[in-house]
Formats: sequence, structure tokens, C-alpha cells
Amino acid sequence: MATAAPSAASRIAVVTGASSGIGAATARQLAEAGYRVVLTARRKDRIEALAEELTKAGHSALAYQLDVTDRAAVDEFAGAFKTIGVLVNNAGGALGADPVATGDPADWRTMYETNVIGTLNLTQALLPKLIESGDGVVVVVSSTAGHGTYEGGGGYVAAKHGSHVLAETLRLEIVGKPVRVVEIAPGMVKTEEFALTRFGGDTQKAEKVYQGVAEPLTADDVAETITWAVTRPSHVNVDLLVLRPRAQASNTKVHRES
Ligand code: 8X3
Repeated sequence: MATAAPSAASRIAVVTGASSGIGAATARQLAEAGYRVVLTARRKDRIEALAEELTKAGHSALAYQLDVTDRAAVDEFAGAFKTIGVLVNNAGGALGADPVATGDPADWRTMYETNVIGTLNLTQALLPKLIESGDGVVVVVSSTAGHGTYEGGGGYVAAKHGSHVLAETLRLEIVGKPVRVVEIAPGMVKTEEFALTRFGGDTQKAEKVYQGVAEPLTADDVAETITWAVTRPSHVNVDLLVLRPRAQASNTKVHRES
């Protein structure tokens, strides 16, 4: 028989990088699923606007400005909660698409800091609260870049392999505790910012990523998957879920209509 639905005490969901894209869509969908969502991101105005929109729609939503790489700030944030039901580690992203031979070490460092150390910071700080809830879920939003490489993937591929290994190792280490560790690995997702950030605001380069691809995944597609995994009965751990658009067979094999 399935374990009972989570109790109210485990219904707070923290989403990092909730200011846009997958994070914002996930916050919306978890709110609709009944979670009390806590939206975190560096851009205060955006998360406040989304929290207000959700609150007006009758949901429980709170915005908290947070840089996931700032451990002192993360610890202070964690101190505000007794228990947390869900942590969605979504903050991160890519910088550059240079070959290893010429990639900027500063970009590599930033990507490791945001994608890996950011996830580590939040997970370490909130783990006691997730355990305390009696039914916690840690979601790591990695990427297909965490499961295979591609030319020009460079520091992003390296960092996402780090996120993947963090999730896998944590799952081993906390087995027996009432916390699931779920990794969601999306492939090509067209959001307003991912490719634009990667290419330093160059819209042409950003558009080229999706050129001719019939239907890249949307932020909502990924958010639905995250929400589905989180809302499985407590004994069901979705270890790893890889999702790609139908037009993408692998990191390097994409069907493009001319
Ligand atoms: C995004 C997927 O292919 O741009 O996480 O690395 S990819």
C-alpha cells in the first residue's frame, strides 16, 4: 500500500533560481499542487512579483532574495524554517561554449560555484529540516550535460556532472532517512534566458541553439516532470529522469528542419 500523503508539516517547497524559466514554472506548479512555496533567487523584484501573483491566485508564496553561492546567507535562510518538505535545487546555468583549450577558467569556476556548490549549500543547510519533516524530497535539476559530453560543453558539462554525482552520492549516504533524492536531467529546453546567458546576451547565437528544432522542451514541461516526481507516494523515489524533446536523440544528435 502507498505511504500516506505528506503531512502539512512537510508541505513547504523551496525553489532556487525561481526568478525565471524552469524555477519560476516549478514554483507555479508546486503552488498549484498545494505546496507553500518559497521562491529564492538573486533578483528580488522578479520573485516578489511572482510571489504576489501566486498569493493573489490564492496560493501560499513567499519571496526570499538569496544567492546560493553565499553560504552565510544560505545558513541564515535555513534558520527561518523548522521543517521543509521539498527543496528544488534549480539555480545554475551555462557560461560560454568554448572548447576546453580556450575556455575561460573564470567561467568554469562560476559554473561550478552556482551549479554544484550552490546545490551543496542549500542541500547541506536544509537537510536537517527535510529529515525533520518526516517526508522530505531533494530535487537536483541537473542536465543531459551531466550524463554525456559534447564539444563546446566544457565547464557546463563538468559542472553538471558534479551536480549529478552530488545527487547520486547523497542518495547513498542518506538511505534510511525519510528523504528522497530525485535528479531531473533535461535536454534542450527553450527558456527566455538559458542560451542568452550562455552567450553573454548575443541573441543570434542564442537563437541558433534552437534553430529548426520543431519543439524544444518548455520550462513548463520540466516543471511538470519535477512536480510529478515530487508528488509520487513517499516510498517512490524517482532516482533519475532524463527528458528531451522528441527532436533531440542525444546531446549531439538533433533533428533540425531547414
Ligand atoms: C541544457 C542542455 O544541451 O544545453 O542543460 O547542455 S545543453
